[in-house]
Order: sequence, then C-alpha cells, then structure tokens
Amino acid sequence: MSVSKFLRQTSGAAVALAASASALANPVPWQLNLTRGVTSESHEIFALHMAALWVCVGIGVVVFGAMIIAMFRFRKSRGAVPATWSHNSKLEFVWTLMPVLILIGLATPATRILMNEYDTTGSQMTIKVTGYQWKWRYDYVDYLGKPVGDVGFMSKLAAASNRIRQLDSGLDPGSVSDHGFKDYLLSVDKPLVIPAGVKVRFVVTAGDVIHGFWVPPFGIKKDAIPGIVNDIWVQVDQPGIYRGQCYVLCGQDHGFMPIVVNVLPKAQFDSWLAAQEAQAKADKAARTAQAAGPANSAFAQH
Ligand SMILES: [Cu+2]
Repeated sequence: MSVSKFLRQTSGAAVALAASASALANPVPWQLNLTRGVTSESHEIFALHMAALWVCVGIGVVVFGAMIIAMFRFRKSRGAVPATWSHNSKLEFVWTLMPVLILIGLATPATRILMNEYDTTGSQMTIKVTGYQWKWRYDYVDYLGKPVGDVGFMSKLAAASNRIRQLDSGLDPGSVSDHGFKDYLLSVDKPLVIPAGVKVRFVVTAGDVIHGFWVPPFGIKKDAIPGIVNDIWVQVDQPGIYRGQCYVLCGQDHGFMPIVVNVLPKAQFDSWLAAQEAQAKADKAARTAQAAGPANSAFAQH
C-alpha cells in the first residue's frame, strides 16, 4: 500500500470516527494502536498501555543511543583503545535496581486494574456466555436481583457474511454493510443485548473446546473453558453497537464466530427483556400444549 493511500484511509477513518459516536466501537482498517474503548476500565488499560509504550521507547532510545554513539565515537579506525577494567559494582547495582523499579512501577497499576476487572461485587445483572464451535450462546440469569425467565439464544455469523465466505461463492465481501459500516464477518444474526449504565457480570464457559470472549471496546477478555466458569464484568454508559471476536483458535471456523453487543438505554432494555420473557413463556405454553395434545388423544382412544 502506498503512503498516500494509507494516509487517505487513516484520515478517512478519523473523519468517520468523529462523525459518529457509535462508530467508535467499530474496528478501523489499519488501526495501529490499542482500542481506546468506551468503559472506564478500557480507558485505564489504554493509559497503562501508553505508559508502558513510552517507558519502552525511553529505554530503547537510551540503549540504542548509547550503542550507536559507542560504535561511531570509539571505533578502531579512530584509534580507540579498549578499556582494561572488567567490573564495576556501582554500575552493576544501578542497572539491576533500575529495571526492578521500572517493573514495580508498571506492575503496580497493572495489578490494580486486573483486581478491579475481577471484582464483580455489586453487579446488577448476570449473563451466562457459552462458546460453541462456532457460535456463542447468551443466557440471561438475573437482572436487578430477580431471576430472568428462560431468556437465552444462540448468536451466530450473519447470513449474508456466511453466504459470502463459502468457498467459490464469487460474492463480494465489500457488498455487505450495517449502517454504512462494512461488516463482513463482523455481524451476527442475534446480538447480545445489555442495558446501559448497569454493572453486568458475565459468567463465561464453553460447551466443546476452549474459546475466548473478547470485546475490545469494553476492555474485557476472558477464557471460555469447558467445565470451568470464569467471570468478568462490564458497565457501558454509552448505548451503541460494539463488536468483538473469539480470541482462542478453536477450530476451522474460529474466524467466523464474531461477538456483537447491542447496548440499549435502560428503559428500552427493560421493555426488550420483558418482551423476550413473554415470548419465552408463550413458547413454553405452546410446547406444553403440543406435548399434552397427542398423549391425551392416545389416552382417549383406549
Ligand atoms: Cu471460538
């Protein structure tokens, strides 16, 4: 790719970012840095990432600078004569202590952020997330202290993307979009829906092999392991569509099980959940009636 094309694409992306707040959540072509995200946790992670980056840049400048100066100023053709001493306790002490201090300086905030990410106390909602080859299942367990009745569904790659990805489909991946965002392999048939401004706890597991639940704009990433339940929480204040991926290579369709989270304003979410619960109740009643029907008539015949 030429430099001008690269600049055009990145500046185009910047304009697109500025134009729409919810577009912030969408991945951007040629995105070079870590996703800044929309939650306070993801902002903390981003700040720590930038701090670590600049510490590394500083170390790189000092180390490579010293090497380059030494190579040019003290080269043989300039008549440099090697020193004959072999040990300096003071120097050894300094260059052992400095990395230790830098590591402590980076590890302390990193540990604090991790401990916060693990602390699911005070969450107002629980959703069970299960990874399958190659889709996700979301089961709503409780909300605002009350159990949720039978709301759960599979979430798999959107049909349009699925058609295009088939070998020799001849279809154009650029032809699908969601509100102007080219979403090939990034959309699902039924997104996970959560309320804005509510601390949501995800309990994450898997039904077959190890998967990984990762939503970069939220700053959350959790292993989904069969037989093990991990948990993580998120609180998203800004409604919108957010995208993630399975991050553990889990088989041939690993790249085709995206995650989409639709964050709704709380009132809108409440009515969505109520409708889902009513639907589940009606479905259950229909199933019961169907199961009872033939049995009753069989009984009547005898
Ligand atoms: Cu997977």
